[in-house]
Amino acid sequence: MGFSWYPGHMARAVDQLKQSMKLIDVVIEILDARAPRSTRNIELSEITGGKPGVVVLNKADLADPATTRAWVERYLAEGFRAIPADCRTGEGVPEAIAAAIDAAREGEDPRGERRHSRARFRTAVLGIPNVGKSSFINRAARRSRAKVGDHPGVTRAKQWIVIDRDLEMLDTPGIMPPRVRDHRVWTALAALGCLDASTYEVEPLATALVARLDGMGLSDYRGRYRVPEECSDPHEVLEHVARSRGCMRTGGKFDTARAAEIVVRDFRLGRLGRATLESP
Ligand SMILES: Nc1nc2c(ncn2[C@@H]2O[C@H](COP(=O)(O)OP(=O)(O)OP(=O)(O)O)[C@@H](O)[C@H]2O)c(=O)[nH]1
Ligand SMILES: [Mg+2]
Repeated sequence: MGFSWYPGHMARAVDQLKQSMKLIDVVIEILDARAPRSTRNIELSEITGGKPGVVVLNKADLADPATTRAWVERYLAEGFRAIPADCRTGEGVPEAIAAAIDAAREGEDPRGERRHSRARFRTAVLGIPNVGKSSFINRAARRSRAKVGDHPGVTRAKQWIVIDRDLEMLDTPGIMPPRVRDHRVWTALAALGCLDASTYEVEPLATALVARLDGMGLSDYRGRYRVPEECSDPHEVLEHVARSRGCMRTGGKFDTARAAEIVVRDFRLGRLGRATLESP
């Protein structure tokens, strides 16, 4: 049992990636800094095998800075090079590239054979959908080469992009694990916009998100939608959101479905404060 969103293009991407791996010197894995655990597809490490890797905690602009630092330390302690980044501004991208080139050099054949046969290091940028892989590559290339979009499943096929004299990058489609067993992980992925909208319902997602924000003491949303402190039931929270946003159905009932959409959208855009859903 579990939750699944694994369309054909992901299965094809996995096959292609397996074939491309022999060309790759280093892997850059993009995670969402708001939920690094849930946005890590551990099945990807089976494909990449022992390749040297760099972890990028992207969308750090939307995450809690102290928790992001804690995650970086955790990854460093586990032996990964980990770099927070904001691919909207480009912050962290040069550091991530430098770390990738370092890792590639370390992994280089001691006889230097690879460097004789190819001019550039090759890196694959991997991750689940919508975490910012294509945005990272565009920042790295300093121009828009890869298609970017605010929904999952934008990149459909692999694409090589030359970054500079030393580096070439492979953009890949977001790849989900075939099955997600943990409901909390699924909720985090849906809240972050990593899943196709047809795979979840917005109202239960919004109530789960509100409960999660409350559970973590992230109560900025209350001021935004004028939710009284004593209101702790997530369904009632949605009614307050509906009230403050004027979402009414005919007959004077609150349109909580519309309110749920507003909450989820505002969370994704960082309007509910810098909120990280998981600590290390
Ligand atoms: N706030 C913020 N938004 C970002 C950042 N990086 C990417 N985005 C946004 O996230 C959305 C997804 O970006 P993409 O680069 O298309 O993500 P992707 O991982 O290539 O997605 P798929 O190709 O669908 O797997 C876009 O709306 C980007 O503008 C970031 O660091 N901060
Ligand atoms: Mg993409």
